[in-house]
Amino acid sequence: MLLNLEHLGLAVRDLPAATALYTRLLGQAPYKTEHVPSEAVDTVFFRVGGSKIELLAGTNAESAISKFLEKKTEGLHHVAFEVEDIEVEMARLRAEGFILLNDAPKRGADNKLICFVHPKSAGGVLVELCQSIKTEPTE
Ligand code: CMX
Repeated sequence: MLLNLEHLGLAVRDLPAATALYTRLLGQAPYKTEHVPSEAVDTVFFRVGGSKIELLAGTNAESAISKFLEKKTEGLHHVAFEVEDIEVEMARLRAEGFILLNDAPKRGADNKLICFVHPKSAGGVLVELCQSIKTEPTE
């Protein structure tokens, strides 16, 4: 069961300019910036109610974001849903005929395990599943 609209991912060309724009638009500063080498992206996160906006800029030409922006304009790149158990949800979606882009969950930004669903099998929308990684309390 998908739990929550966790975030909307927006592809941007100029991260500092987009960060300034969304800071003015949302009336608040981002709560986090993070470089995610495995995805070749730099990210900036804003809280919006119970959800988030993730700005994404590619860090090299092979990044999914750079490739996306070769063909499309800046804007919505993916919709991310929070799940309780990502492996259970991946099995459910696979059985429903969705095409998963990862065989196993991988580590994403903002302390999450993630998996993407191909937009061709999801109504033209790139869908991300994400599960928070529980961190053990330190003594
Ligand atoms: N949303 C909707 N459609 C998209 C899309 C997106 N974000 N990205 C590509 N597409 C469409 C293309 O327009 C194209 O459609 P047409 O054939 O109608 O022109 C089709 O998907 C291309 O599919 P493909 O050839 O199989 O794949 P691509 O090489 O274009 O790669 C994708 C697309 C989704 C498989 C790839 O970007 C991917 O694996 N994404 C997952 C990882 C990712 O996006 N990482 C960045 C975010 C990381 C983070 O959130 O931290």
